[in-house]
Parts: sequence; C-alpha cells; structure tokens
Amino acid sequence: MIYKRSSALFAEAEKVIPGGVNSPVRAFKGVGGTPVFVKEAKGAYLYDEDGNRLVDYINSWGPMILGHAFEPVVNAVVEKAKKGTSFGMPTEIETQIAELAVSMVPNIDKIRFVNSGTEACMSAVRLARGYTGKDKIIKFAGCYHGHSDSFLIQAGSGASTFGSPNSPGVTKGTAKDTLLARYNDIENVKALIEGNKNEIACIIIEPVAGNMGCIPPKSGFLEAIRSLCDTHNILLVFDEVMTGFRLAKGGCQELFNVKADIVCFGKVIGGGLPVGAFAARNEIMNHLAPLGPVYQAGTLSGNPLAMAAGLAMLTELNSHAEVFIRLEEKTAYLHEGIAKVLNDNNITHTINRVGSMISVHFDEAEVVDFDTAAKGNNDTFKKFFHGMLDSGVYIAPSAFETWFITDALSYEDLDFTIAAVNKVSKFL
Ligand code: KE4
Repeated sequence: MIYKRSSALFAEAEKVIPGGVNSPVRAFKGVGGTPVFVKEAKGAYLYDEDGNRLVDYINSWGPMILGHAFEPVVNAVVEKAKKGTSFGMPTEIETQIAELAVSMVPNIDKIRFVNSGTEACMSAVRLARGYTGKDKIIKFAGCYHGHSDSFLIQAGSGASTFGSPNSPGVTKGTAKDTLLARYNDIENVKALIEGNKNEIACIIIEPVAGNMGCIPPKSGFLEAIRSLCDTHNILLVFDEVMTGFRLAKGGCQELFNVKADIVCFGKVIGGGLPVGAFAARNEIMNHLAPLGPVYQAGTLSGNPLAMAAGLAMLTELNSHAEVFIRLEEKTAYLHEGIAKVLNDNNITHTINRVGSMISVHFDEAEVVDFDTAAKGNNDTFKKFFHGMLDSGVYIAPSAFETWFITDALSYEDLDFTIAAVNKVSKFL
C-alpha cells in the first residue's frame, strides 16, 4: 500500500498540532510508522488520502456500530443543521433522546448530556463524591475513563501505550484520592476498602474492559463488587462509554444483570458526534445543579446537532435490537476464523471477546488484567498491525485497544480479514 499523501499530510500536521494528532493513540506510537489520513468513509470501509480502501475495525473507537455515514444519522444531522447548530437554550430533542435512553437502560431515571466520555466519567465521580461526602475512588489498573486528572493513574488505552502510568501534571493531592485495584481480583478490592474505611465514594469500572485489549469480567466479579458497594455504602459507577448501547440495548447492566448506581456513556450514544452522558436514579441525579449542589455544566452540552445524531442512532438500535445478535454472530465468526489461521500457522496467541468487542494478544497466557495484557509480544503485534494495514485491514494501532465490529461488515469482509490474517501470520 502507498501512504505518500498521508505522510505528506502528517508532516504538515506536525508543524501545527502536537504530534500531528488531536488524540495521541492516532499517532501510531504504539506500532511505529506514520498515521494514515482518512479522506472519507462509508459503511465498513475507510478510504484514505492515497486512495486505499481499508476494512475498518476501529469505527472511530466504537461509535460507528452501524457503519460510517449511516443514512438516518447523516440525514438527521443535515436537516437539524439547517435550523441552527447550537443555542445554549433547552430544546425538545434533548428530552426526546433522554427519554429514549432512560427507556433503554435499566436503573436510571435521569441522564445529563455532556460532550465526551471523559466529561461523563469526570462528572460521575464528582457526583459520587458530592452525594456520598467521601473523597476517594477506586479504579482498576488498565481501565481508561478519559483524561481527567483523577483517572490518569495507570490508565489504559493511549496512556498505557505511552507507558506513562502517572501522567505529569496530575498533582500528588489528586493522585492520593485514587486507589488502584487489579481487574478481576476481588480480594484486592476488598483489601483497598478495608484499608480506607468510610473514605471511598465510588468504585469506577469498565464492566467489560476495552482499554487493555478486551477483558471480560470473571464470573461473579461484578456481582462481588456490587455486594461490597452495598455493604460499605460505596457507589458503583459503570463506565459504559465503550459497552453502552453496544453489548446490549441496556448495556452491561442488562448483559450481566448487575445494577450500577451511576452509568457513563459516550461513543455510540452520539452516533459519531461529540456526546457523552451520565445517568442514575433520581435520588442521585437530583444532587446535580441546578437542582442540587454538585456543579457541572457545558456550553455545547445537548447541542441540537449532536442530539440529532444520537437520537437517530439510538432510535435505530432500539427498534432493531436484532442488530446486537447479528453483531455477536459476526464477531464470533471472525474470532473463530482468526483463531484457526493463527493456530494453523503456529502463532502463539489468545483472543478475548465479548459481543462485538474483540482483541488479539500475542501471548499464550490468559489475559485477565493489565499485567497479563502487558505481557503480550509487542514486536509481533507491530508486525501484525502493519501487515494487516498493508493487506487493506485497519485494526487498532495499539495492543492496548479493542477492535469494534460494525454491523456494516459483510461475511465477505470478514473472510477478507481472516485471509489477511492468514497471509500476515506467515511473516510473524
Ligand atoms: P472520550 O473522552 O475519549 O470521548 O472518552 C474517554 C473514555 C472513557 N471511558 C472509556 C471506557 C473509553 O474507552 C474512553 C475513550 N476510549 C478511547 C479508546 N480506547 C478513545 C480513543 C482516543 O483516546 O483517541
């Protein structure tokens, strides 16, 4: 594949944007080489600036669950834009998408829209602290909840790629209130609670981790955390920025039948426009300004364009819940196909999958937490990434990420991908 124009565009971008990108993981630091610049996208395909067609397994890191430039979303945004893009005043469409989201997701009465997953998680933690009157939080090593200070303590995703567990700029004062637990290790969570009695406002978790590759919760893990939260008066925050409206209509609360106290959303809920949200039952959400004392705000929060995209997306998913079954079937087919060709080529690997989230790890050990995810052979991953890219398949440019399956993928696309893995495997 030729990346001449992407390389030229990257050189220009680097002069005026730090690292040439507006989000670090896009810079290919985890895999080397220069990033591919995309010109446009439709359905399951990206078309880069050099005219290459790429089968897309990132889908903007999750939002494009129904494919790029999905007609109902595009049409909704175009029509809404003609009537004004933002007012800073309440609009009916905010209520419409809020009512729909509340009807789709269990255990929430109210939802507040913001502009990113980071904002959603940051606000959820502030709300938990304000509601409980306690300062500390527990997060899990390798989980990523956005780039708010409280979370950049051994975060996943790009922060892991950079191997910078604690980002400079995060004060010691902030870091001391974030306790770090090991994913899938309930004894470790218990020990942290015992050691910080009556000081913990919430436990925030990715119910299916997606920022150290895809890591499912071990059987009973989420239920055990729920029980500890009930015993110790701690709020359970499900960060469903990735899993919300992807793994089930009602997200992981529905999938695992575990009740969260606050749920955070992003990605799919915005249909590709900047939308985050956090939601809870009335007794918690009524602590939020202007009703209650916990402050949170945003100029563009609930703006009509983003709401139009999100409403069109959620409406589609709500009225065609069979999409979730198709996504599961397509991802299982891909999983089986990739596993077969990697085994046929004697490539040491393990594959984690939940619903339409999947990740390939080049290590034989089971990947259950950040430490085991970090054991993957990154040199092999880099060769794999570039081999797949040169074969016309775009996967996550980091071993600490998840592939996101879109319903726009056909079985021909999946076979094309499996054949690419087979070809690439011979050079790993
Ligand atoms: P944003 O602020 O990037 O919209 O959302 C932060 C966030 C919160 N919670 C979870 C579980 C997330 O996965 C994310 C963001 N995901 C990364 C991909 N691993 C975004 C990609 C990027 O940083 O460019």
